Amino acid sequence: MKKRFYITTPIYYPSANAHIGHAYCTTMCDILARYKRMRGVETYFLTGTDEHGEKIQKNAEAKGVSPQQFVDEIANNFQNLWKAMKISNDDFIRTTQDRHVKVVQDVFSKLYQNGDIYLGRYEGWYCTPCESFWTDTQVGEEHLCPDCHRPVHKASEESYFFKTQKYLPNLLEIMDKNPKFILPINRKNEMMNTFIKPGLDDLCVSRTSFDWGVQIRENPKHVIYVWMDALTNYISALGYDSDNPEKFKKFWEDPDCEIVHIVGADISRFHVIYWPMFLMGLGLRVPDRVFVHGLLDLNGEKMSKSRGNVVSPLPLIDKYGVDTVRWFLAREFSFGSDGRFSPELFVERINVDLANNYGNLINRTSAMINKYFDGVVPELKNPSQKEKDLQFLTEKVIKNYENLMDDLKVTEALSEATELLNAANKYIEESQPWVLSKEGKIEELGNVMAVLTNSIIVGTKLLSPALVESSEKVFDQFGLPKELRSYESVYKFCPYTGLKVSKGNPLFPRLDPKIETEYIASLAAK
Ligand code: ME8
Repeated sequence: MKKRFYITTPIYYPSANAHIGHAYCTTMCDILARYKRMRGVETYFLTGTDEHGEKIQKNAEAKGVSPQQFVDEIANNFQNLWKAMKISNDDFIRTTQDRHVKVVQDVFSKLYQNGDIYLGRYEGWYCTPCESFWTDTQVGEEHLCPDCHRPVHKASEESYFFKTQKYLPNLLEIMDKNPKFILPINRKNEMMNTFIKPGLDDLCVSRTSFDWGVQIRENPKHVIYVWMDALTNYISALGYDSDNPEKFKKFWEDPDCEIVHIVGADISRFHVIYWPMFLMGLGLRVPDRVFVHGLLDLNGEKMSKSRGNVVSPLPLIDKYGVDTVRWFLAREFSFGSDGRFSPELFVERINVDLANNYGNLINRTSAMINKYFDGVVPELKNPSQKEKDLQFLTEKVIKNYENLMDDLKVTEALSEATELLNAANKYIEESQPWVLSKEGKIEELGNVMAVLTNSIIVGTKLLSPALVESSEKVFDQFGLPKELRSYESVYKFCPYTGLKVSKGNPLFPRLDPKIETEYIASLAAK
């Protein structure tokens, strides 16, 4: 594991408020960032908003406000949502900030002076919602955007172009030598077959038909293409090309920092093809991994702001608590594959994993420790095979969990951690503590309580990057002192003798499927 970790979300368009899809990506990044910090890795987690471009300018005009006023309000809403979701980002970059604008202009100038950029004329198609250029073949006879399937419009304007062929051999070599550069690995074939093999055109990197963007210093009637502007955020936020490049040195230049971009499948080509090429032109290192996550739909329909069928995470958080929403997002959809949001799936996931499995284990264990041992965790003495088996399983789960998380397999890692909780619930059924109590087998009964406490605390630590509020509550309920809250203590078995456990209130009450699915469906309909 490298000493440092730099993780980024896409910077979202503040063209409308965030929906559950944005919350999904940001939550997954947050879980990885929290996991790395928990493991003692120096971590920097960046998110932000991508505020320029034709789409924003048009939306602002339609609302009758200036583009800056328009983005200020929505960028603020994004930041409030991340607070409500307990997102632990270290910075929030906005592309209209001076610290960013200057860097974008410098980047353009450097690439221009290098001979990587030349002036020409763009004749082709443009999709404003995706801010993407397309060729005749790509838009087909119906002139629809291959990504979002909305109509494209013809663009014909003087433009600057970036020479992609210059860096293509280098990019192909990186993709070849580093099989984990694009993850999951099947995404690499998609990139090769859809974009690279058919022939990569030079990329148009400026626009003249509107002005809401970063001006090119050398030719101010042009604004820099919003994707070149946006991608630069990953280095401008670290202080690249500024008077204070400390963070850039630590989190980009230092080879002992792992750089990971997490992006949705809709925007992978910008991150996998053009961004590394810009970096090569600047003489900078390319990211270690670009992880492409799947897109969520709503009851089988593509979620989109313009269709108005989006779910906002806020009312869900208000009603069910932040951890249930984080858990659902992290656990329901395998990270890397597409997924479906539906009210039924939400309720079922919370009931099965949090109410029945995790919550129930905590309730039963804390009640039994109180009933049989006055709330004090007993010592593990002369463990039987059953306890040894659970110890072996705990060690295996921890190891698998760490490997999966380090491989960015967040869903699988969390699922692995729940194996420990399943096993603990099963262990209660098998060891029948109520019978041990009746038969006066106090030492055996004590062992069961000690091992259950260990399973709950270890399980809670492994889940804590996702369950940020409830994990603290569980540690409080089990009277965990500060020194035992560190991650390192998961490697010891049953070091919790003598802790005072309170009965506590159920952390995750069971949701009534009928009532709650109707409520959530009404939110989506709104
Ligand atoms: O593309 N399911 O911004 P954007 C899952 N500004 N994730 C989703 C989603 C869905 N239905 N909808 C959106 C942009 N996302 C650019 C990025 S980066 C230098 C510039 C998430 O507001 C997903 O991560 O359209 C997707 O890639 C991103 O939001 C796109 O956000």
